[in-house]
Amino acid sequence: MKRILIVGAGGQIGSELVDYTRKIYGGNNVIAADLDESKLTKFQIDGPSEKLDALDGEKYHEIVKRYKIDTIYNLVALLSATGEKNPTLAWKINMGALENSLEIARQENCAVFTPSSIGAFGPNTPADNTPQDTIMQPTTIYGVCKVSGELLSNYYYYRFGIDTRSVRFPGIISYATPPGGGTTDYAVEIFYEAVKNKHYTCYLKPGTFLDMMYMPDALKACVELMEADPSKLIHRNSFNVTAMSFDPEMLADEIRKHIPEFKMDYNIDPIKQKIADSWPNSLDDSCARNEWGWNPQYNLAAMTMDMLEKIEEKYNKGLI
Ligand code: AKB
Repeated sequence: MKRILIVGAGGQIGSELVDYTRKIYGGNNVIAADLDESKLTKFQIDGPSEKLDALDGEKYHEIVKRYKIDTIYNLVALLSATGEKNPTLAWKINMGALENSLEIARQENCAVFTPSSIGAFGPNTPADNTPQDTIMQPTTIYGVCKVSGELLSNYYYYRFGIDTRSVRFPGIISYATPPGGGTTDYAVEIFYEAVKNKHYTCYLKPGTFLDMMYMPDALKACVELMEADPSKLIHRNSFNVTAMSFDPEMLADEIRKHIPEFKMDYNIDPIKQKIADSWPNSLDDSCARNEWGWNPQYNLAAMTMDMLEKIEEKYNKGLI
């Protein structure tokens, strides 16, 4: 049975990945770690958790040894919009956490999963059906960290034989834990506003197409890639993955199928718009499909229906 450490467990993906992996591998085999102790309480019912600053290499290493960890999910990152507010801090956190993860993995022979992002691409990348192997010249610090992270992770594989694997996530849509500081966050916020106020002011222009994915597919991607037969992997860091591509108008129209009175207007955030304009409209994820069987379950219609159902449930219980 795997012994898993999820670093950054309190974030949007981490908070659901802990439960998902505990159901597969058993509660005691999945250790949730986060800098913010208050985010760990919910993980303490069915397994171990540790307060950890991923930049503290000594403590990180001690935890990996103590729990006999063999697989690290390194989910620590400042997202794209927050990164632009403090590029030095973004580099320090995003690269520092990765560097520690890889070095500890090298010394303790662990596999490492680190998410990359559509943010690894830039304005010179072909925007439609973006190929797996193509120009990567991002113009955000977040993207610079992601490309550097992909290269460094591949280096650890080629140089030291460390089993590093990664996917380029699109915007992740979920109802359990909100994202924070991303450019794609509008696609989550819109659902809360649609349910609560029947109105949303969008910060990206109509016609801004971006890849997106519903959380159940994102969790499936993490585990399926880490379980994939290594002899089938031609790529490692990092695979294009997507489940849908839409612009704000398409998402609003889909929501209106369930809430006909929903209205959307626009107040463009120039920084987020510039970031979104530099990213692809739609990815080609055929390498992930061919090399490890990637096959997402949720399209725009299925995701919208489930999101509205879950958020209405939270609203009716007075949780939001
Ligand atoms: C962001 O918007 O920064 C993230 C991402 C696409 O990596 N959601």
